[in-house]
Amino acid sequence: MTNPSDYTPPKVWTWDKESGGRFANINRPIAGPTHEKELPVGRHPLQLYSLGTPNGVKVTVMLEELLAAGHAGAEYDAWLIKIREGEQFGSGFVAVNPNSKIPALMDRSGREPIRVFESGAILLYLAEKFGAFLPTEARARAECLSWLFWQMGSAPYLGGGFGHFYAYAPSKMEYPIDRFAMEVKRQLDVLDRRLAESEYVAGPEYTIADMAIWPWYGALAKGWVYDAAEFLSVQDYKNVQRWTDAVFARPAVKRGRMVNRTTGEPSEQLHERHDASDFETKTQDKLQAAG
Ligand SMILES: N[C@@H](CCC(=O)N[C@@H](CS)C(=O)NCC(=O)O)C(=O)O
Repeated sequence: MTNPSDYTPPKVWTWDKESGGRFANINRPIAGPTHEKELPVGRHPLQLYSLGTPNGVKVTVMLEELLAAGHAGAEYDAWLIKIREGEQFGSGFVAVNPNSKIPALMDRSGREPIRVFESGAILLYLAEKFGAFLPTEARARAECLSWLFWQMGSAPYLGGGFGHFYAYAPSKMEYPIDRFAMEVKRQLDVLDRRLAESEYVAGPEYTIADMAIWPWYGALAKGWVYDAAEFLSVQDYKNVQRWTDAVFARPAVKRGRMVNRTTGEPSEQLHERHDASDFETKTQDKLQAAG
């Protein structure tokens, strides 16, 4: 193994220098707002404050699926929160999510607005509100919620663990890359075995469990995140590959993946979504062509 750092932790950790690596400028050890800034409010019942990362995509896919299934009450405004610029620390955003992370949702359809944060909680809230994409029979519902929470517990090892040390850390360190590559491959195997026996993650139906898991593990299987497809031999997980393609074939997934996206092909970036027609007229390629 390569030589580990000769760093000895001090008795008490203090915040006196940047940690280095991508996102170092937004990392801080204290919660709460850094500045005053109200959030915008659009005309629809649901106001989403987000960014097109895997956690954000879970919610925009759900909203697009609900609309495609005919739930008009799921109309939404999706506002862009630029986390690299610290917008998650504005007072308005912190009031919706005290944890200062996207995605955050305000449901303004009732007399009093309801805030929801944590992508898993948002998926569950919307599934219950509209009676969709969450089985009602006890065993099937338990299976769906088990996989939903599996994702919430597992993805930090993929993103904060593997992704951070393999792609973002200022230097490549064998110990953490090894540790988290092992865990991520184990997770892919868990998923692959499940998908060998079941069409979708929670059973024969497509549910919020698929919507939570696909933006992370489907993206990994496609080589869209961390440039790690070869390193992790993702093509070996045949059932994950089959399911990834099946989910990606859904038009609502394609649309949901475009919302609040600020990277990749301009034609696939819809920075903000305030109307269904925005997919035709407001993608970055169209806005750039219009000058
Ligand atoms: N467990 C949270 C995680 C959300 C999360 O980590 N969001 C990231 C982007 S994917 C974020 O907002 N990071 C900004 C920051 O850490 O300051 C969820 O699933 O909603």
